[in-house]
Amino acid sequence: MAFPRRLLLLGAAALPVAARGQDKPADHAHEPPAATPAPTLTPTGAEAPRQRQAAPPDAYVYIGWPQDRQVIYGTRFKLWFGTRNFGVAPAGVSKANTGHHHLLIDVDLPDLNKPIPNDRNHLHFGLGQTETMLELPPGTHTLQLLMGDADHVPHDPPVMSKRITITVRPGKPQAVSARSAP
Ligand SMILES: [Cu+2]
Repeated sequence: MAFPRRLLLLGAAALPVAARGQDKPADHAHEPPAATPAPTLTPTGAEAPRQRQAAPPDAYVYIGWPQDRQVIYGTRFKLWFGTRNFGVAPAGVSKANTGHHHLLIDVDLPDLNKPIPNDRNHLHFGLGQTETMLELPPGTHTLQLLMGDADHVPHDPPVMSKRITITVRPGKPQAVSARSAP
């Protein structure tokens, strides 16, 4: 479903790199000139790298169900996820140490310096959901969670789950009483 990308570029161009600006080169004759900081990120696209929100190093996110290497009978099943030392807030809400979930299906991690793509392999839970109904074709699939900030950009360090592998087999759908998908 179409999900509104909110203000993706807001601030990206206008924000100076914080915390560097006020350092005046002092009288340190021996020090090399304050050159451009070595780039630790290598953006490849035309989009300017965006400043990422900080996350506590002990923050993490996990998939509560299914578990790694689980075999699931039925192509429609409920998945739930959780966080520790980190909060959930809807997309568009900028609050420290919070974010919203993204489920990566059968893909590697995206570029962490850009908004997380929005397609069938990258699901956004922009209302702050912590569970969903998934429908996947029979076969082996990988699932991984990645938190994004108000603008869908991963935090620094990224708050993400382990990537799990599940096997979906055709079968009777499990009884569910879950809320609807995003
Ligand atoms: Cu998002």
